[in-house]
Amino acid sequence: MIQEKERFKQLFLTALNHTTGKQVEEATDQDAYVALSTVLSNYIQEKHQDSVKQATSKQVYYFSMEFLIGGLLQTHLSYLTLEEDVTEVLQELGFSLDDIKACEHDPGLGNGGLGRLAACFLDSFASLNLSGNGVGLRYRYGLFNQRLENGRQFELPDHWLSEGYVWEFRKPSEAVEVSFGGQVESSVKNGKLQFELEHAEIVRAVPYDIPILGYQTDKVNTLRLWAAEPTSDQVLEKAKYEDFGSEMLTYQRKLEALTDFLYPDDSTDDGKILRLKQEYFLVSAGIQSILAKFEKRKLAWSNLPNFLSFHINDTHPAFLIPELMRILMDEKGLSWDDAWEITTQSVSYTNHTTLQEALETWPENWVKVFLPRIYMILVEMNERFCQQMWEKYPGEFDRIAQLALIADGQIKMAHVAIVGSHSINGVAKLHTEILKKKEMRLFYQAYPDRFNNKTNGISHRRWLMLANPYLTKLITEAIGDEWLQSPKQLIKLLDFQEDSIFLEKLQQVKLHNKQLLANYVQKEQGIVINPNAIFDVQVKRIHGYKRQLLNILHIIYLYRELKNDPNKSFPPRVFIFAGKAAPGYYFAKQIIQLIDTVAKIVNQDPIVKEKLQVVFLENFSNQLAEKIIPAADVSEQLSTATKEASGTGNMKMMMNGALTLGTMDGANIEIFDKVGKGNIYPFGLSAKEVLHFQQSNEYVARDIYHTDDRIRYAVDQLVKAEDFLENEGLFHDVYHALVTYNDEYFVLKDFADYAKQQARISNEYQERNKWTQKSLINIAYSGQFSSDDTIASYASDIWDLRE
Ligand code: 26Q
Repeated sequence: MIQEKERFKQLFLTALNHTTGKQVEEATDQDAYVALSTVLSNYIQEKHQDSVKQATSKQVYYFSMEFLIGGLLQTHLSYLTLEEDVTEVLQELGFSLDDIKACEHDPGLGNGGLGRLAACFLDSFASLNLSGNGVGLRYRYGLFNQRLENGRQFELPDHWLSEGYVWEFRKPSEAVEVSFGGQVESSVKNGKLQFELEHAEIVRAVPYDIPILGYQTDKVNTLRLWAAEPTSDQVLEKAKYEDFGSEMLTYQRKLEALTDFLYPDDSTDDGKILRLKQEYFLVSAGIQSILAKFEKRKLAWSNLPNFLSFHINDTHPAFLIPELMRILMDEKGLSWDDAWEITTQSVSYTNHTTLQEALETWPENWVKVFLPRIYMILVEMNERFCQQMWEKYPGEFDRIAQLALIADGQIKMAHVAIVGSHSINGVAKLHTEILKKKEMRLFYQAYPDRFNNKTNGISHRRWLMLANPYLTKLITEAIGDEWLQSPKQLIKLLDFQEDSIFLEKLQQVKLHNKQLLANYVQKEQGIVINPNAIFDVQVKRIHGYKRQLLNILHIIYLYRELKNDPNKSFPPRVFIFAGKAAPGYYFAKQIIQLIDTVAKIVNQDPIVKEKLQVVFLENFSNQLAEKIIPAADVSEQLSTATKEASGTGNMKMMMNGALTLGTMDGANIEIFDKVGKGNIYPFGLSAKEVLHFQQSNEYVARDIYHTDDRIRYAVDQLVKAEDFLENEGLFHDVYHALVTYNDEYFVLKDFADYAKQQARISNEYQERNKWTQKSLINIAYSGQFSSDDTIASYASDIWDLRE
């Protein structure tokens, strides 16, 4: 058994020798990383096989274009309860486990919240002993690596596979073929109309399986990532006619290129045909391999929804619906009606956005050319659906035009997803209400029973137990370790509200985490930050609606205050930012540059730097989040109300004892409802008010600019630049977005209220005991946001999935 120390040592040394050819004396940390992970990986693989054999009940397949699973070494050691022994053995051999862990590459196979949510869900499935598997793509390059030069973002390729990836298992024997293009030929066989695709281009899809462990369970699920390759026939065929030379390599590269990179969340980007192909490649490969396994059980097709559920993470995998229809009809001979029943009963869909520009559509012409049979099925779906709606709403042309799946030459993927599934959920209460009452109102009227809410959650194991070991230890000393299995037990921490010794310890833990982050900042950026300052954190994708601009304008205002009155009573603050801008999103890149410009000025100013510091940490990732979040005192969640579907960073910081400074948007509202108004700093327009101003044109940003001199000062710096002289002219567009183009995101409108709450924070932070009490209350209620709970609700309400 790997659990025995001596046995483990032998396995490690053998693996070291096999993977690197080295003896222990010559081995580097990277070598040790590979050896250690290989030992674990082999062991997990055996557990995986056992677990798969035992799983006979229903299986859920969570289809997602993104999975941000983060590092696995630490997770595996912890979930297998091996950490202590392994640390000791490695020490005996002259290694430090921390140094070895630092060698792990974080697979950045996602953009942000949606991809990380998928990873937290996988963690919860396995830890709850549920059969839930991920289906995704094995991008050769993850989301770009971000570098800043003079505040400008540069994107570098993320070649995460360069050292190999120990946790995956290539399964060439389970490869399938995915077809693109070609012509659909129809014929009549046995009196039935049959469709077949001819002259298609065929791409081979090879699965790579990553076993997903549960916390102290025997369950091991699978994250299956698909990679594109040429079929061996194609390689041979080419080789016959051409030199085994450059042309064939080009051809091979063309096919492999399909899964070369992850598309950034960037609605302005052109040239997205490859993305369309990626989406189909994912669902076609995924569904084919799942159905092949199902067929081996020799059950009737009508039984499928009792054994399989397919969940689509936003509309990105929505071609799953016509693809499943295609296979059931064209390959398995089912009628449209039977196939339709099976499809709608087995598919469910989560919506993650109401931003109009983020709702996916595909040009009909592209789909017609690249997925001709899928196109035919979509057209038929549309016709049947419109016909049904016509019967339900006779004469209502307008309504039906708005509901249609295809209109103005575009295929509306959200409509496809709603019509082709039995459940549509939003990701926080407000978001679901907006879907029902506004964005998807007509669909809600047509299918009220399909809509439901599932507020997002986070893995308390990753975001507390693993990311914050000191807090974990303190909590466990106080309330025992049951909370690891049942996170709602964190509520027991409320008993310690008046325990001054406990509060003191809690403060020490936070200080310690802040010191660790300060060390990192110093190492990375050469900036010495003060761990006794308030760590005020805004880390997430850079986007207009997330309003990093509100934060930085307020910093500009604070800067002036402190310059004017250096002796002002003001508890020191460190503002910490991190996040990537989509490569084509000019405004977001400007915001990064603005933050960097302000940071340079503030940090160098001898008058204010003791009280005010600003850092932008490069290349935000899972790994970096795990360093920053445990150290946060203040969690900035500033989205314009209605715009952030849920947010999950808000939950992660709450769970680590930060207090939320946030709008009444997304899951912030639910955090507010849990902790109560004394333990959170809410501000800004409500969703209702935002909708009102959007519809009424009553909001005039320029008026606010003229009446509030704090705002005018801060906004003027963007162009007049009294203190930021060197960069005159750089931020004209930001200025105009606010003043000339009437501030789409209500930054100026919410400024006063935001500044007021910030001042409240400065005051209340100084009452250290009270602040720590509030922090404790936040931790106590955060168990309600564990993804275990979220997954349990999906399992019972949507998938009918049991242990
Ligand atoms: C679409 C088409 C082409 C290229 C890229 C995309 C694309 C990729 C990623 C569109 C959207 C995304 C990601 C969206 C996302 O992360 N949404 C967030 O989901 C979280 C989990 O539900 C929520 O908490 C956040 O509020 C939401 O913004």
